Amino acid sequence: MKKLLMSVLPLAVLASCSQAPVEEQSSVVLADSCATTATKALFQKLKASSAQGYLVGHQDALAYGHDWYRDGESDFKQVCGDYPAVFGWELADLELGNELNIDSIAFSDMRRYMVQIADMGGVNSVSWHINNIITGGNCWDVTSKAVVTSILAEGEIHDKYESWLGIFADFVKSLKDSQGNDVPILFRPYHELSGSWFWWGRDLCTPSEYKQLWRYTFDYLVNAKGVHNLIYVYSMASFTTEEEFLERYPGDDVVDVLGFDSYQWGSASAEAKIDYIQKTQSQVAVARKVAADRNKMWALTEMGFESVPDSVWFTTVVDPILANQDAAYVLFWRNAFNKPEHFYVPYKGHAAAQDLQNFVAMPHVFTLNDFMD
Ligand code: BMA
Repeated sequence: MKKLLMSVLPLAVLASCSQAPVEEQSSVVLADSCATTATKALFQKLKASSAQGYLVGHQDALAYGHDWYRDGESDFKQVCGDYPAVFGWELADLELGNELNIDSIAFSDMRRYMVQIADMGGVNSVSWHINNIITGGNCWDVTSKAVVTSILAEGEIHDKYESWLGIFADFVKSLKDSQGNDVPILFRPYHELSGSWFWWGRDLCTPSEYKQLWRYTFDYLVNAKGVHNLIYVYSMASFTTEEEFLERYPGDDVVDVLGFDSYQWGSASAEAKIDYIQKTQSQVAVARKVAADRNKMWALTEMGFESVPDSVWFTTVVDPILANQDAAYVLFWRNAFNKPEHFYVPYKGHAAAQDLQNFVAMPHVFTLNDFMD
């Protein structure tokens, strides 16, 4: 286990929004100025750890893995001997009142896992592939270009969308650790906005509408619903320039972490590998600069190479991209239990398992034991 050097939190950080004078709160500035003590403390801790290395995350670890569906296990842990430090969760279908999310996890189980993770000292990240409120299709239904416009306008759609946000608010407010504290969450709404495959994507709304959608969501959750355990994560898909990265950025006052999702696709040839590394390194340079200019953190909010066809992918692609770049974390996507090719972390016996072990053994790569108190 690596020892992270954590500075002791200044007392002011531990005071709540209403108790602490403004100047005493200045060491941790979150978009939500009334963020809970635990939320501020997590942010502060991530900031400190990002100067020393980056956390490793895995989507849906604890719920299922490649070829199995059992409670509390993890492919990542079976290979590495430790849990990831960040656990990603997906809320799609919560808004419909369903018992299960889009990937067959019961929300009651997800709640239990998230609390368990907080109790263990890990980090929860949440994405939300929100259904299409106009067509009744899923988030990938881009047949109507009017979804964002309709949500923002007064009317039936707006009111219904507000009820969906209310369901989300109730869910995240219900997350309390064993001490009764709110479980802090990295919340990553309206992600991959530079692509056009979700109803909030680039060709489906204008930059101004996207910003309004984000700002309205933030305002509704914070001010109308009193949700104060969220760290807001702005998460692009592909981009090349800083201008592109910022074209739809909703503002420093409503974002805490900036980042992007990045996948290697197709060939695992040496040439394809070099191309992917170079392209991603130039994106990292942009995200890192934009975050540093704003005194924010940055992260690789999703990453992977489906089926991990390169047996040394973690040590020869992921780490060269992320080492010494002040990233807060990287989140590898899920190992589906019912789609044999759809996995992003090697399972026990997979050709890349040894490489994942070598990767997490690096002194600047942090799993749960490295991050917990
Ligand atoms: C996608 C795929 C889907 C999944 C969705 C939401 O990238 O993994 O199978 O339903 O994410 O988790």
